[in-house]
Amino acid sequence: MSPEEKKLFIVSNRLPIMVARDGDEWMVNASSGGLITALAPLMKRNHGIWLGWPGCGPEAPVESLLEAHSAEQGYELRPVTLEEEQVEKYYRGFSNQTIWPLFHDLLGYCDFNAENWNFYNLVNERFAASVADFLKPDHFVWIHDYQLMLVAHFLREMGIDTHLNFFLHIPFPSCDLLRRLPWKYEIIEGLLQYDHLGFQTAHDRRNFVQCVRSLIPEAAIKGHRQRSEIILEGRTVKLGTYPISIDFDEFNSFARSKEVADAAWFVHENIPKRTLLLGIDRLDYTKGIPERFLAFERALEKYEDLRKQISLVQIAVPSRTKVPQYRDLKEDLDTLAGRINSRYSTEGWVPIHYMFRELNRTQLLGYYRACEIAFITPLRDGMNLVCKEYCASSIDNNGVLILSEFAGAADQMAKGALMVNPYDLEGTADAIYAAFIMPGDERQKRMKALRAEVRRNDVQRWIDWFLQSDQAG
Ligand code: ADQ
Repeated sequence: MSPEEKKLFIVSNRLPIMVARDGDEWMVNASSGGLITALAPLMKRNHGIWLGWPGCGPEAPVESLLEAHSAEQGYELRPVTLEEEQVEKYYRGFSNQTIWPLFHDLLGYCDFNAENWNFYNLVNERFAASVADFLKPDHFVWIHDYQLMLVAHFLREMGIDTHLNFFLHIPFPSCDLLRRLPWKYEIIEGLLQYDHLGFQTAHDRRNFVQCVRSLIPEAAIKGHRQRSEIILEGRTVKLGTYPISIDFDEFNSFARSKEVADAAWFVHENIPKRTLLLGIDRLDYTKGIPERFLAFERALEKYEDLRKQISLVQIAVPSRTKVPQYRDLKEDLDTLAGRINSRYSTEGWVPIHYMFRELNRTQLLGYYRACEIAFITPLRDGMNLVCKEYCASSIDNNGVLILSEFAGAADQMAKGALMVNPYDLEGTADAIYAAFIMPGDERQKRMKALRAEVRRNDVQRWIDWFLQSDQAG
């Protein structure tokens, strides 16, 4: 039976919906996001199961709420409810203050806390128990991301030998970095309990292989260009590279709509007669927003003809606001933007416009269409979907993409984008100027190449690659 013929059983930290209290009533709100948009049609077609945290504790009448919602969606939603202490220590603690910074090469942000590690184990075991409750022989189990690296380990402990698939959405660190983690053996050995591991880039997959080579010398490693295999204790684990993407056609056609054209017009109407440089991110220290502001300041310092001609529009959606480092970042950005704006603003021109808010789809595409340059400079990123969304929305082929070489997307986008090292303020400032003065025919050539790349390797291709590689011998 091919994976497509099986029932898809997706497991992720969060469900594609959130259950929240509104006064006395409980509500189910749909979440959005690339993974949900990509997987929902497939889930509907084969009536799959999606298991995850619904965003609430055990006090909510979650089973009945989800039952009604599942019937509407055409696939089953199954909750793993978590107590506040579990959310604090497993999710905000170990997942977001240990694994997230470590895997993004930001060792200085890591908190190595044994209690958080214990909770990470406990919650992974709970997820495994829930998987076991619903698991049937015709399921294709696909577990997602860094919050759930130990689910396979706990399923194996329960004696379950089902074929298990995993995809890591964030980077995998070098061995030198992973070695700092007190629980490195548990993480590597836990991941090796899956049968098929997917990474965003070949670099991530190679890092994983190096870690196995160094920490588990008895493992045999077979390398192929696109895939590797690790053989340990009679089991074979397949490793593959599957760069995630977006629904190109959806962005491409919605970007042509009148409502998006109006939203784009509104952006330029508010900031008239300027070239607009756009940053859009979750508010996260891995996204390199302070460095981006500093590089922009350096460009204004170095290239006087940019002054009054260009503005940076930064829109950051607040995330993980209960983690202290994320709160500090917001304050740092306020100070930095205030300083740069007070240094350069003149009558009728403000260098940095920034907002902390979530945009709806029309507004998001409005910004993509209105801004002549996308300025996407994460310090490290698993993939980065914003740069792909920008290209898919650049329907007149006129946008310029400035992209960090440390985004996973760099592998695919380097030919058309201006690539920068976000730590190199000088080089990044030069790239801003190069984008500003780039002739129309070069913009067109580069953007056409970028759009062709995103169109060819869209999210459906990502799903197909993963499912078909799982089947391949
Ligand atoms: P993220 O770190 O969330 O994802 P990214 O891939 O850029 O990063 O996705 C962000 C999404 O949020 C995009 O779809 C974007 O449109 C949306 N978004 C950002 N700011 C917004 C705003 N202000 N208003 C509305 N929408 C906004 C993780 C990894 C990435 C990897 C993805 C998918 O960190 O590296 O690409 O998963 O695997």
